[in-house]
Amino acid sequence: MDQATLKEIVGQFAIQGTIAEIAPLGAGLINDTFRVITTEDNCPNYVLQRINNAIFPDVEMLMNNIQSVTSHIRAKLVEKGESDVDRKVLTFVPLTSGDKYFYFNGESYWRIMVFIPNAITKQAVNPESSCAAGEAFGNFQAMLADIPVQLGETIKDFHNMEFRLQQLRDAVKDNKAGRLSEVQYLIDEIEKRAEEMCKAERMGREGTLTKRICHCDTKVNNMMFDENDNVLCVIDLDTVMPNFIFSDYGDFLRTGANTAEEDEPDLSKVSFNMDIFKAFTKGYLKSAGCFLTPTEIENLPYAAALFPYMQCVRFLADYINGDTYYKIKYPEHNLVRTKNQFALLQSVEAHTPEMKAFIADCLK
Ligand code: GN1
Ligand code: MG
Repeated sequence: MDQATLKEIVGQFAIQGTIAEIAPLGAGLINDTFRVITTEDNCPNYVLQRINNAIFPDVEMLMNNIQSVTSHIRAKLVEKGESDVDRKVLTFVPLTSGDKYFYFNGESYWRIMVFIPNAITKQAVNPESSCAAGEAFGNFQAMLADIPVQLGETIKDFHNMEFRLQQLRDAVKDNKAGRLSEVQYLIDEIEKRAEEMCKAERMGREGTLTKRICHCDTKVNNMMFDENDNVLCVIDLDTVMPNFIFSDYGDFLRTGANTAEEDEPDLSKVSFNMDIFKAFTKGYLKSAGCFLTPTEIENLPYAAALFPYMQCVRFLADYINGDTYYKIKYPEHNLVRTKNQFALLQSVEAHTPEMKAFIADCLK
């Protein structure tokens, strides 16, 4: 996209300062992100995002959710007397022409937030930073527990395992890209585990498990750290919505405890790092232990397996459909991701007894 068009878009928002440059930023698989650099030292820089409207059909609802979430968190931080609040919660910028927080340029939906200075995201974490991350995600859930508005479901059935399996089965039935035969063994492995993996939905129906406000995309790189490795804030708030807490716990471990990146093709590098698991679980139980039910805690090892499994199902369905959802860099990319997530799942399964023993120990 050319600078002039991007500048035109940024100009619709009530930003401070003059734009020097707009450059691509980050590695998200869904939205397109740019860094907006201003010329003046005393003006913030900004992050511009094109919202993926095919994936988030209701942008108005999405941005209302995000505004409710960020203002609620901001109020909590202020109430607690936290310092440096502007780096601990995202600040979105309204349009110059009113109070909306997004702009439609005739083609796409755009939004802008203030760039958090001197902060970094990570692709990998060590045990210390995972413990901090666990505590931060637990805090995030705790802070949102009393949000006074009802948040909309920005992607319907986003982490509903039964629905994700149905999507895979539909993809298999249609075999749109003619890729089915090469992935049959993966489908068999997935089907073997299907019933067990859908137990959250069953518990939900039976009433033994309820939904809470969750982040629902707790990838390692959706968290900002300061120069001393302290967690500043959680970013990428598009999927904040009611869900089982397994989402946040499981999705962090899926990325944080994988000894490789989620698209590493060399499967011998993929495994589940128990040190990260232990540190993250400790941190999470520290902040969330007081509100989690025994059923939720007992099922944390299930959550650790559920997310590599779900991601395996989602990547595979996209591969079979001909890559219509996730951004890819080469034709086999979604297949490589699928195999990676399956290898991770197998490693999680091998560590399940050890995980259970560790959690039991934490509760003593
Ligand atoms: C997507 O946007 P990003 O890269 O943080 C996806 C997540 C997946 C993840 C896999 C809205 O997240 O659910 O777990 O890719 N987000 C959406 O890397 O589908
Ligand atoms: Mg992201």
